[in-house]
Formats: sequence, structure tokens, C-alpha cells
Amino acid sequence: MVKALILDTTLREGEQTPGVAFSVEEKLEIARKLDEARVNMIEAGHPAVSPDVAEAVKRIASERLSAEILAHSRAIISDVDTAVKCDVQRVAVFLGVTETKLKTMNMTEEKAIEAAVNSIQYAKDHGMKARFTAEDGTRADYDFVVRICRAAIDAGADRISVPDTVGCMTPARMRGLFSKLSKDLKAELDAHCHDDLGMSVANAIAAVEGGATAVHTTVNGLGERAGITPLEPFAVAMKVLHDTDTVDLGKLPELSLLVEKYSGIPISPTKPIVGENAFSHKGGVHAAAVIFDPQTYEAFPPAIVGRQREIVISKYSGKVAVEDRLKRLGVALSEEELMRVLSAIKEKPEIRSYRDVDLLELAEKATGKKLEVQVPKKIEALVMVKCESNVYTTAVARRILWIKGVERVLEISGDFDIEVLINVDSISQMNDVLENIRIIKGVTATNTRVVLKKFNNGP
Ligand code: HCA
Ligand code: CU
Repeated sequence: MVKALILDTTLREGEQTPGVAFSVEEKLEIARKLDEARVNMIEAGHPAVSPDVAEAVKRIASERLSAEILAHSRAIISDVDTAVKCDVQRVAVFLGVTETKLKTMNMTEEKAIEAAVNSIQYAKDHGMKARFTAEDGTRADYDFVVRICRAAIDAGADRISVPDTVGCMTPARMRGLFSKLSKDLKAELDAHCHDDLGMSVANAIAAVEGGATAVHTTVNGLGERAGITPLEPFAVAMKVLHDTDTVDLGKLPELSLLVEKYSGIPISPTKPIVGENAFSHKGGVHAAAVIFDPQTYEAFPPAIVGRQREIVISKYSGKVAVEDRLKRLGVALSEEELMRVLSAIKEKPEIRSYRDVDLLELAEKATGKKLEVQVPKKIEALVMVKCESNVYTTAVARRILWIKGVERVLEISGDFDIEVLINVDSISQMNDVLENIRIIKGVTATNTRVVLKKFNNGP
């Protein structure tokens, strides 16, 4: 069975995404969430870049999270020193090793080895663990990569990263390279795969199959140019393809949303795992089969990341999907009525997908039947509440029950801890209730859904 540690570099490589600048507070929040998801290492930043980066690295290191905290550094003593001063557990020293890069830096191979060795030694002398990164190693002369990495290991580096800096590898070459490196270096190897050709997940998996023991990821695949291996599909692929546990998969959707919010880089609906459509089925044939047995069109169940399957209702839908949706809304129609609804749907190809309310309205029109739909006169909303892991949920739940406008409180399992049904007369009252919930000590997040229509079974 293959294994891999996850090094997440959302805060370092991810902040190198054009347009992204996290604040120190945002970085702290992301680091805590990454730790909750149980990533093994967090590359918190390159402290020599700017005072705020150094400040964030320092603050994250002082949080004493379970994950190992690293600082990135060029192979320059002043950089390493800035990293050391942040009190991290590990310094990751990188140096370009291709002929072209050495030329631009005006360095011979021997000078490069010297710079790497001195930097690693400096970090070690200051009580840090050290990683050496042979930058652009996948395009460099193999023998030189081995030579410089050996020298780094001898100087005290206990991890070696051989990154695919411009994302030009294929899985087959990656597997070959890492199995050769693990024989030649006998060291703990990191794979860092850029996505320029869209192969970053496949290349990372192949590196692990070849012998890499850690993979670098970013949340949502952020990073220079096309980014690097996204954490979400990589972690799920390790589970699905190799039955290997890495991070807590259930935490991936919230992590992705948090980073989407702070990075300002929207997630495309078609992104695996965290994209809006990742578990939606649209075609009539697909939907019917999935309703019968989900695995006909699913590689893995959405529940492994705490998400739900959706069946889209549109002109592509067939009878099975429409019948299933209406049934779930508490509406049972005859075969003939159902066919009428279906043809009404197909007569409006411009409607991209039907919300429940619209489908019901159309069903009422098409069948001439008054369906049992109640529109609430008051404002009702469902509020999902998340609590800090160390608070007693019942105490928070009781506290919420005292708030005026709260009708029912449920302690629940899953992404959120408490579900609250509120019933008020106006939006401003709803806002008051929400404010009162949010200020309760121990409440970390709320998510509110307004009830549009209600369907009851029986009288
Ligand atoms: C870069 C450096 C790096 C380093 C990766 C690592 C790369 O070009 O900014 O330290 O493992 O892609 O080579 O991100
Ligand atoms: Cu990189």
C-alpha cells in the first residue's frame, strides 16, 4: 500500500497566485482549518518576502498546531536566518538546478552545491529540521540533481523535494523518476507538481507510486500560473485508488470555501470534489440509472466528502428524475400527469434547471391540479450552526433556545453541530436572531436558509 504525507502550501505557493494576498488573520484561520483537516505539514510562507509574510509565519508557528510548520527560503544565509527567526520547525531551502538557472544566477555546479550545503547547515545549526528543494529538478541533469541532493542530505537535510516546477512531466516519467531517486538517494522525497499541462494530480499520484513519501498541495490548486496539485482531488484519489487515508476528507468542502473566500479565486462548477456540479447528474439516462443505483455513474459516493448527490431537472430529464423529485416534494402524480409535466419541461428548453418551487408551479399548470403547497406567511429560516470543537454543544443549543424567534433546536451530526428553526415576522427580526446566535461564545459559523415553501404530509 502506498502512503503519503500531505504538505499543504496554500499559504506559500498559494499566495503566489496572481491576484491573491491573504491577511495575517486569514492565514491563521486557514492554517487552523488545515490542521483540523489533519495535513501533516504546513508551508506557512517565505519570510524574507515581506514583513507581513514573516509575521504570519511567526504567528502560525506560535499556534502550536499538530502539523509541522515550515518556512520557505532561498539558498542564501540571510533568507535562512529570517526563516530561523520565525521559530518554525523546518526550513525548506530551494535552489534552481537546471543549467539555464545556474547560468542566470551566474553559478557553477560546485558553487550551487556550496550554497545549498551552507544554507542547510545554517538551519541545522540553529536547531531546525531542513528540507532541500532541487528546483526544476524534473528538467535538470539527473546526475547533478543526485549530487546536490546527496550533499544536502549529508549536511543534514532529512527531506528532499524534486519539484516539477513547470508542470511538464507525465505520470509514467514521474513514477520512473521517483523510483530511481528513492534508490539513489534513500531519502524521504517530496513531490511538488505544477499543473501547466493539467497533470498535477496524476503526476503526484505517480510520484507516490514511485516512492515519494510526501506530496505538496494547495487548497483549490492555487499557485504560480496554473497552480499545483489541488488537495481535494489528490486526497480523494489516494482514498479511492489506493485505499490510503491522508487528510480528513469531510473537511475538504469547508476548507475549499474558506480559501475561495479569502483568495477571491472562484471555484469552477466542474472542479472535482468541491465544484458545485461535482455530484450532479443531468442526462435522463444518467439520472434514471443513478436513482436506481448511484454507482452506475459515480466513481465514489459524495458522502465520503460530506456532500450530497443532486439530480438536475431540465429538458434533459426523463420521467424517472421528475417523478423522483416530485415524490421527494411529497407530490405523487399518475403516469399520465407525469408525462404532461415532462412535456411541459421539454417545451421550455431555455430553462436551465428547475428549482423545486418552479417545478411545482409547472406541475400545477400542466396537471390543472392544486398541489398541496403552503406558502408560509411568516418568515421561517433554517440556521445551521457550527461550534468550536472544545465547547459543549448542548450548552450552546440551550442558549439558542432562549432567543426570541427560535422555534426549535436540534443537535445534529455532519458538517454543522446544531440546526435551528426560526419563525419571525420580518427580515429585521430574522437578522436580530442571527446576530444573537452568532455572539454566543463557542459559535464559529452560521449558515442560513430561508424557507420558501413548505410541504406537509397528511392533514
Ligand atoms: C518556485 C519554487 C517551487 C518550490 C517547490 C519546493 C517550485 O518556483 O517558486 O520547494 O518543493 O515549484 O519549484 O514552488
Ligand atoms: Cu511551485
